[in-house]
Amino acid sequence: MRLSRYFLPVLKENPSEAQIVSHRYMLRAGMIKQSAAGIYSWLPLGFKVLKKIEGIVHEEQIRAGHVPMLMSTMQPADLWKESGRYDDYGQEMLRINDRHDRDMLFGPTNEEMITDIFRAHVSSYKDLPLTLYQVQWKFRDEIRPRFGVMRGREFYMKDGYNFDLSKEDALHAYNRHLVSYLRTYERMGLQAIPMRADGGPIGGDYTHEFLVLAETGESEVFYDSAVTDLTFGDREIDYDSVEQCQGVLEEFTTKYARTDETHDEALFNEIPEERRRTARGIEVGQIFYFGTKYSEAMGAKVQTAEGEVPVHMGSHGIGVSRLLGAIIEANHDDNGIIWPEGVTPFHCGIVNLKQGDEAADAACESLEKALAALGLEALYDDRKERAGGKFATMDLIGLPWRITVGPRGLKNGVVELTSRRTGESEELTPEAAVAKLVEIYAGHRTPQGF
Ligand code: 5CA
Repeated sequence: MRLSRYFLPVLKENPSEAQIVSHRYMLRAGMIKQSAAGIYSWLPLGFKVLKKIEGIVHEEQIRAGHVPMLMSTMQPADLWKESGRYDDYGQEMLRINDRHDRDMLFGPTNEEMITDIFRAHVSSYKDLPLTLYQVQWKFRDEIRPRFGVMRGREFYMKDGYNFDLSKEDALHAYNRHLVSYLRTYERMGLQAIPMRADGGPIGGDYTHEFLVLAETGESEVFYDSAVTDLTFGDREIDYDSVEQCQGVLEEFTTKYARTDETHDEALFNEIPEERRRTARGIEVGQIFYFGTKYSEAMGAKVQTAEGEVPVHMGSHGIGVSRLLGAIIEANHDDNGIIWPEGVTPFHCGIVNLKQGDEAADAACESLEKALAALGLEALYDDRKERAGGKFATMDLIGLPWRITVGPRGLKNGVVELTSRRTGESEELTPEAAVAKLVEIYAGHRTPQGF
């Protein structure tokens, strides 16, 4: 992509409304534009990262055996009256009347709607187990939307729902989600720690939140520092294996890690003092097992040899749009964002030091083409600007790798490949630079972006 043909409205000044670094950089890098409090349009660069994150979420859900679908954003109030949550949900629910004066709402979550779909089409235990999920916009009329996409009113969420015959099976689904979430966050370059949490309005005693440690996080967390040594890595796992999934859950949840809602000072004090940590975290996901709460209220039952029984359910969410903020909070410096390779909007930037120089222009164009042929997307800064301005833009938007092309280097047959994270540069032939990028990204295959 040529920058001159792209839409990247970067801001020179720090926007005064942004209190935290991720919000500031998302506005400055031209990723989002606020339409109303807590509601944003996603400009091309922000949209590109959003779709990469969504792509990773889909890949890992499908790998775990979960089935993608898409439900409507608008829901009839009647469903929520059946479950009893219509009044409970309070002012966070955006209620709308249609032209026939029917009560509607913009979905804040989808337990009722998915239960309605399930009961309409599934009646036999033979159709279980089943996990359906979607990635869809939600609306919660938060009293204090803030920090940009971190606490929005309109936000993008992956929400998944499992239907099982027994509590035992449903807990396997719970564990499967925990494993798939660990993989998902690690692919995004994040460490998200599962912490014992509180059920809140979704309900249920079994629930874990996934927290990314960050000073600007909204949650206070307490943990044994040994949990930060755990990584899932690239181990293979059989998602159908109850033992394997249970083993991972135990490995990642036995050590003390809790949010302030479930914190237990006495238990915490049993951890050796040098390992006790109090910090702040960003909640990027939550999993719940809530048994038959919705299936009983709404009559979602299956026929078994012993008669009709309500199904055991759980729901599982990932804050897809919030993740952009969380990733930036965990990956930035004073000059801008530093995208992890797994989610970067473009795989590398190309900076032409002398636009209009025949050899430099040709070298940049052929680099872009060579990378594209290998499935790597470059953002080529072809503007007639001074080099300093081009570097500043590249640093701000955070592409992890930059190729700098100038007439002087080309005379010696080389370009410069620079790491955004370390600032280290290397002179290489254009072919070697391309080969190196291919090697770097071999371990970070993300779905093609838009
Ligand atoms: N139905 C369940 C799971 S599918 C559910 O709604 N869970 S939740 O309330 O915990 O939301 C799931 C995730 O969405 C949260 O962990 C958080 O990362 C994200 N999220 C929640 N509220 C907001 C918000 N106002 N802005 C941005 N992201 C949010």
